[in-house]
This record gives sequence, C-alpha cells and structure tokens, in this order.
Amino acid sequence: MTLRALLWDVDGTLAETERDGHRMAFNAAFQASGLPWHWSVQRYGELLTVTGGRERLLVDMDTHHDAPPSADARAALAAELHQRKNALYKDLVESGGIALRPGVRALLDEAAACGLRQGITTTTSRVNVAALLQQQLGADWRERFELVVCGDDVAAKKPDPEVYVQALAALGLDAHDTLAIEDAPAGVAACITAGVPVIVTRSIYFPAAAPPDVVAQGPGLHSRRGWQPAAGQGDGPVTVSDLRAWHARVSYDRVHAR
Ligand code: XBP
Repeated sequence: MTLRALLWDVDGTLAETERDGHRMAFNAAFQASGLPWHWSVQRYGELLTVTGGRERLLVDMDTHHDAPPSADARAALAAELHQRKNALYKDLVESGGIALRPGVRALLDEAAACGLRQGITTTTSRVNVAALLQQQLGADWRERFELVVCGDDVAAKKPDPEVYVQALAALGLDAHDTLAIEDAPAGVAACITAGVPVIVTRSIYFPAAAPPDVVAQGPGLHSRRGWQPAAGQGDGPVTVSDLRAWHARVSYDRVHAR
C-alpha cells in the first residue's frame, strides 16, 4: 500500500464554486428565463445534498406551484435551465470570478513534481470543470491529470461510488494506493463505499466535522494548522509529505486490523 495517485474533487475542494459560482449562475438563469425563482445562500446549501445541477433543479421544482405540471415538461425545463446556467457559470469563471482555494495550486504542483499520478473525480459537468481549470491552470490544464471523471461519465452521481470505481479502473490501481481529497459528505460517502482513503478539506457549505473514518480532516490545504490527525511541523501549507504520512497511517491501521 503505497500512495501512487491523488484523486481531486472539484466543487468546494479545488475551488469554492458553489455559493458565488453555480448558485449565482442558477439565479441568473432563472431571471434570463423569466422565472421568479431565486436560491438564497441558505436554500442552496439545503439543495447541495442533491448532487448534479439538473437533479437539484428537479428536486426544487417540487416546491414551486408555478413549475410545469408534467414530468416531461419539468425535465425539459431543467435541461434548458441547466444549459443556460452552465453558460453563465463559464462566463463567470472566465472573468476570473472564482479562484482555486489557497494551497491547492502548490499541492498540485508538488504532487506532479513528486511523480504522483493525479485525476479529477467529480459529479459536476465536464464543461464546468474545463471552464474553471482552463481559467485557473492554463490552456494545458488537462495535461496535469491522467483522467477526468465527471458527472457526464457516470450513471449515478456521488454518493454513489461509481466515479471512484471508474477512476480506479482507468488508473489500474488498487483503492488503497490512492488518496482522494473531498469536502462534502456525498463525496466522502462515495470514497468510503469505493474503499478509497479520503481527506476532507472543509468548505463554506460543509464546515462541520467529517465522519471519523476519513483519513484526515482540516480547514484547508493552505495551512497545516487545525488538521486531525496533526500534519507536519510548521505553519506552511499541507504538503505531499503530510499526505504520505496520513496515507501510511491508513495502511498501518488496515494491516493491523486483520
Ligand atoms: C458538485 C455538484 C455539482 C455542482 C453543479 O460536485 O454537486 O452538481 O453543484 O455542477 P463535486 P453541475 O463536489 O463532485 O465536484 O451543474 O455541472 O451539475
């Protein structure tokens, strides 16, 4: 059991995309479509238990008396709004409105320099991942990642483990040789079901403690402070050596639990 690959979640983990990104774009799409709907910061937080933007729209429509009555018409409206939202989200990220979270870029670079394989494992749409990472990492962003498994690729989104199952198959690695970085309970649940060790970088919408079966959890990759178990010495950002130390604990615990 050696750490060979990092699997990165996107929304909330690489960047705080939800409150000031997807939510704003959804609201702009409602307005552009002439709908009087609006998702407050709080309401959007409630809706984040539903993964996938289109799925989120459909769940919310159940609360609107002015939503179309038939399932087919609702599906068509959700698809139209989602497409509109994604275009608006792209504009927003292309204007530089959403930055990578502090510490992310440094860890991406260090992991690459150390020869760790890296992949993206997300329930968001491919167009949204591409828009964000092209803006933040440059035109060659795709070369940094051996695989990008998105919401478009799976039949069932997180908390279903499919995104991780697909990633492991593509990498040809055992789950124990990887480490995922997630922020949300649905992502953590997907990892645990897939047997992928996971660390949690808490985010705006998911500030609460994660379940104890995660490998480590803390306030962000920008600082070693506040992580449980403790990261290495000093105030600097989380490094590959911290990831390796956390990962080694899992290996040790698994071997000694047998
Ligand atoms: C986050 C999600 C996504 C985004 C919106 O996924 O649940 O649905 O909120 O993206 P993850 P789409 O944390 O796995 O990156 O509108 O493209 O679905």
